[in-house]
Amino acid sequence: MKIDIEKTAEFLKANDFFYIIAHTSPDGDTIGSSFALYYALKQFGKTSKVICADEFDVKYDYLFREYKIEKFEPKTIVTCDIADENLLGDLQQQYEGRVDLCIDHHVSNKGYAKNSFVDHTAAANCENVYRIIKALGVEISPLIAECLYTGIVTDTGCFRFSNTTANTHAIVAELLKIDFPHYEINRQMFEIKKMERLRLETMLVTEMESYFNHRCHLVVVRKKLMQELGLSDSDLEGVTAITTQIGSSLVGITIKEKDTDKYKLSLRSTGNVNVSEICQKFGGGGHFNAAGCTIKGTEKEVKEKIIHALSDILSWGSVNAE
Ligand SMILES: [Mn+2]
Repeated sequence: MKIDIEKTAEFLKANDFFYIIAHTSPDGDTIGSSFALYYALKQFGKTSKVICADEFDVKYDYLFREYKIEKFEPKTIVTCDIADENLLGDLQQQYEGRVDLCIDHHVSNKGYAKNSFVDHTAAANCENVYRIIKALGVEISPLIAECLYTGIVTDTGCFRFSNTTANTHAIVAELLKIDFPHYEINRQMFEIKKMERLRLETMLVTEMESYFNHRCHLVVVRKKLMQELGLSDSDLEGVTAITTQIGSSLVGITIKEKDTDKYKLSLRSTGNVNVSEICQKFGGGGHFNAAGCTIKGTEKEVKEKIIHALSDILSWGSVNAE
């Protein structure tokens, strides 16, 4: 059932003992919205806990400084920024069909929860959580502001992506009235990189493939290279950006080797190409300009499948790799 802001606030007031679930390969928005909700519920005298199938990267540590893990039996399951139950990862078996409230902003949201507050006009799920916190009447502490700001800047690429709206800026304008180190958050999110990550980017750029007369660029992140560089999945956040940095690029594809014959794809588009639709053909989804899916097969087969899926949209001119 779809519910509005007021009903969502009422639901949170009426319930307690929350498990708040963040999605696999957690990004700034799922972490930011989950923890903003956690701190808001705490101010409300509620007991809650944030859980995730994957670990949170240390670069988000500043958001956890007042987080205390408590042991309790969950009575209410909430998901933040999760469009599809398969993004629960290893928690899926346990919580599938059991989600009481979903707070999300993905167009592709599957409506799997008993109650859903989904506003896909929000650039980040943190915008939704901001509005919910306002509806709850909870005061926004500097730490809550940091959580929300982190989610908004990461999901909008620091206000550069097409999802950024007047409302995004209006919310951030409100947040900036609260004293918190936004410059440091931006440096942490967008400037600082490990040397090994920079090396990886260099190698990916060197081997980048170009299709459809340079309208599509593709990189493959192989396990072996990751191991050689000592990098883990959490070091890959934002790596997809390099696939759309060439001016002619309409679609960027990042193919990440998961297992033998299993690849996770991240698609980005710069204009009017709906990559969520493309990814849905392979059981994935996401946003109009940013989406993902998993495809089985050899690396060569996976490439062929995704390039084929894009050919209707991009194949004016040459279809071959250049
Ligand atoms: Mn998000």
